[in-house]
Amino acid sequence: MEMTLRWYGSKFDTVTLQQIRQIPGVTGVITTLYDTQPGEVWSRERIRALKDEVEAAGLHIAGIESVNIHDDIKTGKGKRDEYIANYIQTLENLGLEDIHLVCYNFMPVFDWTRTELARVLPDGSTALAYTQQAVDALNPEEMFNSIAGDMNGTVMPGWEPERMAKVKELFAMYKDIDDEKLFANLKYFLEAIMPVCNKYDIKMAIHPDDPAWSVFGLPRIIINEENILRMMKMVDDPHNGVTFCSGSYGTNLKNDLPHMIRSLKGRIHFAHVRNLKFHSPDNFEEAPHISRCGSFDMYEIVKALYDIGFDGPIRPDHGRMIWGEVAMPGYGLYDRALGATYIQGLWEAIEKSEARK
Ligand code: DNO
Repeated sequence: MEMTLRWYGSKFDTVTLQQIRQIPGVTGVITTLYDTQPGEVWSRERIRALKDEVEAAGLHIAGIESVNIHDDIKTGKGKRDEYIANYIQTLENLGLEDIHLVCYNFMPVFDWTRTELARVLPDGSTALAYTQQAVDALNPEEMFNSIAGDMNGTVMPGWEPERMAKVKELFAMYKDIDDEKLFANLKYFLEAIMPVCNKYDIKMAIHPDDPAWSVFGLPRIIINEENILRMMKMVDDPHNGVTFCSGSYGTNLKNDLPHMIRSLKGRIHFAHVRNLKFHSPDNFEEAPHISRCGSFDMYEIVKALYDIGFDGPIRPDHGRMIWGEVAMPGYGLYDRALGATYIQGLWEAIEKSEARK
């Protein structure tokens, strides 16, 4: 495994590459061209400039998160084929620049959903949190405004203001889309891109839907073991794989995370490792990474990744805001750096105890 950190680019991130370089053990970043729109072709020049910037700081690009998918592709409408052709061109350009991992999601309208961006924890830190009650009380169009005040002046992935301005239109597009149609549209997309992925050895790593159930009546399919296995079988190619995100699959307490990891052997290309603390099955917050601070056994999660021979990038996922930091909620420097060292500590302990057996 390689320890990495997500970085949004110098124009958008409060964290610098120089700071990331100083986190012990972190050698790569997971990044993106944050100002591109879904459907747009990423030029080789821009990809190369990003790569040069990262490499000049002594790091490398371990993968892209995300190349976002246009809603016409998810709904199978409008200019789907044109946008798929553009996506293929972007993948080709990434491949030519020697980038071999792409994280994406197939969530309708909203990317991840949280109802609070700054829930105050007993120690005075703040974390992202979710209650179903708050979602049920909201009209989807109010969702963005209800959390925008806590974004600390940043643009949050999946919650770009231009996108949120079109929420009504987006909901209308998905009116006749159910889980089966979404699966069929995902299959169509994956079948179209597999040749270019094979040509350049690009691993596609779908991110789970977060929370792992339907919100606002929208279809959500990447939510549990059964559905991911279905997705992998329907386009049975090792380049069609997953981002295993413990915090997203873990939103549903029915998901047995270590078991899921074992069943996905060979197809987990990227891992997001974080902990959640549940107050009830539909009221949780994003806890510090350490097991005893939350509801998950992080040792068992990392052990399962170790046992399946996972050798891709891991990133500590969302962190809390601590020590007075003002940053994109979930994406400050300090708590993620603590997470990165903790996960590496678990990994080292597992590796050494296995070697002594
Ligand atoms: C949230 C992230 C997601 C993820 C996308 C992948 O912070 O985990 O926004 O990057 O869903 O496309």
